[in-house]
Amino acid sequence: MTMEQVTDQYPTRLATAHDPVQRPHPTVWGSAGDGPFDAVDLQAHEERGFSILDDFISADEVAAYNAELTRMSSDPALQSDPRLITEKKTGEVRSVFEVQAFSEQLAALARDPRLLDRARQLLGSDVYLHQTRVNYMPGFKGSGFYWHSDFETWHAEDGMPAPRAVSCSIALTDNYPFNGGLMVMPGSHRTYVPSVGETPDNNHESSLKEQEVGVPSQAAVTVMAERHGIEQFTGKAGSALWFDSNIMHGSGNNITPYPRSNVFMVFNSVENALVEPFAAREPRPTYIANRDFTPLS
Ligand code: 6CS
Ligand code: FE
Repeated sequence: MTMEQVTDQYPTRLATAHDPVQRPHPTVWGSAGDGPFDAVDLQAHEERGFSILDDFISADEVAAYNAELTRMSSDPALQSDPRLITEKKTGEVRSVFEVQAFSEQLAALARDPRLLDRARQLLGSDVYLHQTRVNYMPGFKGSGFYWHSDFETWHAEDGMPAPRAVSCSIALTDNYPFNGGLMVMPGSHRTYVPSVGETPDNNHESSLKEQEVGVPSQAAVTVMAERHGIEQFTGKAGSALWFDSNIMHGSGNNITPYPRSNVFMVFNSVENALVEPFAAREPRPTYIANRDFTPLS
């Protein structure tokens, strides 16, 4: 599929402000018979743009994945790898991308039926991994993520045509209201908020530390917060948050002693494969935006 064949229904990063776009695409593409979510679950996901599953993985799995996180963050070979992102201020490990390249266990998790069946049901097709990452959000020094829509970035910088992608964020530590828990605006996924400003080359070298380009204006955040409210994902380690690629979300800094670590697996429909970026000169590296669209099995 080339740019000519893909009309840009989600204009973004223009020189001047563009009105918000009402999403022409559905949120849920599959149906109740296709997987573990029942009709009530799917209706709620369509309306709210996210679903919370308690006890999604076991305590043993949580312990095993945390050991992987510790191993990766202290692996000497990873310290100079571009997939390891450090905190701007303190140099602490902030994120590791493409975790399946460093951990067999996390690679297997991406193929686990508990994830694959749900991703396929929500996206109504076979799926592949668009992106995986671990956010460490360390105690005392973890900095947050300003309000944003993932899809705005994936559309502008990775060439994702439509918001037919879903993130599964699994808590590997207890997510409290006070240690940087993810905030979402329920229902905001149905409005696409174009952002203003050209994308700098290699924007990801700074945006993964602190995103400045591609974030909504304070006026837009205010309107969205008034209209949708703000809810916070809290839950014990092992719980999961499934959220739509276009939901407005963000998290605050973590000044408590309690880390808020989670692993994200982002699934994209094989029918929504990346094309050329819609608002950047070069596509981002494949460790941030995978370009092997082979369906996961
Ligand atoms: O640019 C990205 O792909 C990443 N940035 C944020 C703030 N969330 C989604 C993703 O991890
Ligand atoms: Fe995000």
